Amino acid sequence: DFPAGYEGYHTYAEVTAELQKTVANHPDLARLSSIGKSYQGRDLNLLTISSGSGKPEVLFTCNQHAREHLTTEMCLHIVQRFTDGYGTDSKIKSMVDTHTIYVVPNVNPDGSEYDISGGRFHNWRKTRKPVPGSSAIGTDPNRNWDYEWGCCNGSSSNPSAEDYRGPSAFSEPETKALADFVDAHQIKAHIDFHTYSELVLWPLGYTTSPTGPDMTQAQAQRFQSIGKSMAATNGYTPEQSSGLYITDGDIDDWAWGKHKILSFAFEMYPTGSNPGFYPDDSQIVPQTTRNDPAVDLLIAQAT
Ligand code: 0X9
Ligand code: ZN
Repeated sequence: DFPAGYEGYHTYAEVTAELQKTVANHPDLARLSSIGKSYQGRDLNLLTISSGSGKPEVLFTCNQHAREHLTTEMCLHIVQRFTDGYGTDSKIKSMVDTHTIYVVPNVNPDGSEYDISGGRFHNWRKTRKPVPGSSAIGTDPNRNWDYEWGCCNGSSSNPSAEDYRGPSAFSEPETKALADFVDAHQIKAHIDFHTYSELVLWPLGYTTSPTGPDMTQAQAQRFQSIGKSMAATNGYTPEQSSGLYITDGDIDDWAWGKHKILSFAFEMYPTGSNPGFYPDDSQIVPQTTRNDPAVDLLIAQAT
């Protein structure tokens, strides 16, 4: 469980219960399914919000990184806002009526449950699958995606490293399941939530060049323009993700490179290492609500 001062955060079981409650309260609007199972056998919950078929699809993913618990709350907040708000807020209603919204609150539930095991934090980042031929545990899911995987010194081949890319692309059942889901849908826009640093990031991550074989200048400019507009609403700093540091095998490069999904990574509150990954639960409401206009802006881009 979460330690004292953090009880407002949702454990995996509490997230699942919350999603079940959402479906019970909004049976015509919300559907709960599983896109697959984690290494330890947890269902990878998917909450679909839709009032009809054939609409542009938008995806929100959270908790690739185990200790980034505020992101799970961000996904839950999105679920609550677009379901509870449907009947009372005409802007919410029109966004929902014109889109299908997919939310995956826990991409790495084994990791986040491990991070809070024993009622204390373990500063855990990766998955919990043992690395074959090594005593190390866990792969960085956000280096495990099959686009320019391991290409560019933006990940590690050392199983003990925090940014270990895994023995092969999609070696982790969690990233594979999410990729299979995306492959089977027509998603137009996506945000992958992380903490921390208060940044709006866009591809490419594997190179400092804004353009590449799969990114024209016009496309790069569109990312920059939307990224800056979103950042103007939440006060984050907008930049191409490689401006932070080079990553290869991250979800955003894959989503864009393979599917031309308008895919962003948000690094949420705070800006620095205190409180870093562990802001107390008084920050959940202000820091998730803070991203409402940016989320709306992204949804509006999916046409
Ligand atoms: O390293 C990551 O995966 C993300 N940061 S975190 O501190 N949450 O681990 C950033 C990924 C964004 N991509 C690039 N920086 N290229
Ligand atoms: Zn992260």
